[in-house]
Amino acid sequence: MIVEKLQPVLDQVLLRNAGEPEFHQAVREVLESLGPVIAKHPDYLEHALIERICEPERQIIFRVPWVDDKGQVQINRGFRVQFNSALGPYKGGLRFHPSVNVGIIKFLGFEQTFKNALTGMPIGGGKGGSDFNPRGRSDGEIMRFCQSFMTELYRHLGEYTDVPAGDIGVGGREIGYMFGQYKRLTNRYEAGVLTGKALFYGGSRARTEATGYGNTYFIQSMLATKGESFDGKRVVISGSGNVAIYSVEKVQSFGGKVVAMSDSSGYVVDEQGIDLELLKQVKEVRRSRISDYLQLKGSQSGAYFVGAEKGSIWDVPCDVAMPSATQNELTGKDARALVSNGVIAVGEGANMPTTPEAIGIFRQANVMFAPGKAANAGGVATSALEMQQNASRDSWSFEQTESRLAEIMRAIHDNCASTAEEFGSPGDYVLGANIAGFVRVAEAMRALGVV
Ligand code: NDP
Ligand code: 2IT
Repeated sequence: MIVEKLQPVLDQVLLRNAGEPEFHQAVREVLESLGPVIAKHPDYLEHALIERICEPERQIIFRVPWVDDKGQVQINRGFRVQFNSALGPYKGGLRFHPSVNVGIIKFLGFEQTFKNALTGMPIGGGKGGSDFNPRGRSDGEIMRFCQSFMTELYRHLGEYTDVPAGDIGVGGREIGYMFGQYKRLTNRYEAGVLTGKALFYGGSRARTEATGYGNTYFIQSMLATKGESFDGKRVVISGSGNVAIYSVEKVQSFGGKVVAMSDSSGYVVDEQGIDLELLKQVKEVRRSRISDYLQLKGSQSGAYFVGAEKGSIWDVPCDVAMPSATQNELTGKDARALVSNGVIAVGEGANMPTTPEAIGIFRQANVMFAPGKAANAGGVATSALEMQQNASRDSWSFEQTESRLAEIMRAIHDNCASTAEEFGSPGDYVLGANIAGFVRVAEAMRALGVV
């Protein structure tokens, strides 16, 4: 429920951003959490502060023409939504996926603003990407697309202005091509303009691992509040990309057993526990589909594949669920299946993967629930550590970087938990994350005046 005083703010957002359901969903969830903070501090209603938080500072949409391997000209659309710079330069990933549109980029930029605030680091919020589909494209096509994309985007970026990174469909290879083109266009070796770079040209150790590791650390802290741990737990992780792979790695190191993973074609179940080396071989070396895991594992292994049209990965019984693919992938039906199979904790590796109905079901069943803007903040936090290393022309060890990440995740967990308690809903990490993130952004915006 949204408090009466914020209803007009939401109404205005719905009206001005017609046809953008994901953006509506993200704004509604945050505004619904703000009731208790508005009751305590009605001054947050002044100077249209909340209206300004819901309106991106700048939205850039551009044409991306490129030539495919057959010599055909292809046209895609590029986006960058610079959402909020009260706390620092705009910061957030680039997504290359055919589903990308301005509403999706806006929801991601809005979430990113609060996520980045929760990290405690000096980064504002932004997000970008393209409806380009990298699936099946050659390395040459990926490079030409990235170069054309950056040929327009570069004028809006800068280490003090806007610092993109990866997201769905954008990893180390794409960041490399984009950095190369940025460097060429600007004639500057401005390492801090992009994060997620490879180690040999200014990247940070542990950035590749950071989102998956971070979500696992967050869930570990959440489990610990109930005297629980990952040890011996059955875990299901959706997706099989960057976030999912490094969640598997960390969960296993904490003694958990990951029994299922997926991609958009379906899911694999391996009751022996996912073999991490095979997984990396399939996804990182071959850039192949999760179903190919079975080929490497062998037909005698007992592992099996279920097509996406035949069922949901969330039907696989588990103690801990880590949705790490995409928005709204875990529905009310999935939540009911998870609850009836005895799930005790859910941590969002992806951005907004759980529908509002599903969150309601978890809340009612007392399932511990870690929202993405808190639980997956380890990626962007480590991006901020990469910016720090670039600014000081330094390079930290893996241990040092990972221990900073672990510390940051613990701090985010504790901040969300104590904020939820302070505002009368102990254990409600959604409320805690939304209020704690909001307050940091709002205080900075107030100090900076009406801009
Ligand atoms: P990757 O591109 O590495 O992997 C994405 C995975 O999700 C793939 O397995 C992909 O399957 C699956 N997926 C994507 N879209 C869909 C869809 N529409 N339906 C079903 N499955 C889908 O991306 P990341 O691992 O980097 O990102 C995963 C999620 O984590 C995203 O929500 C992203 O916003 C979020 N995130 C990422 C961070 C990072 O640092 N990379 C940081 C914080 C959050 P397929 O190959 O079949 O498309
Ligand atoms: O959603 C996210 O936080 C990311 N895709 C990572 C952003 C970043 O700037 O590292």
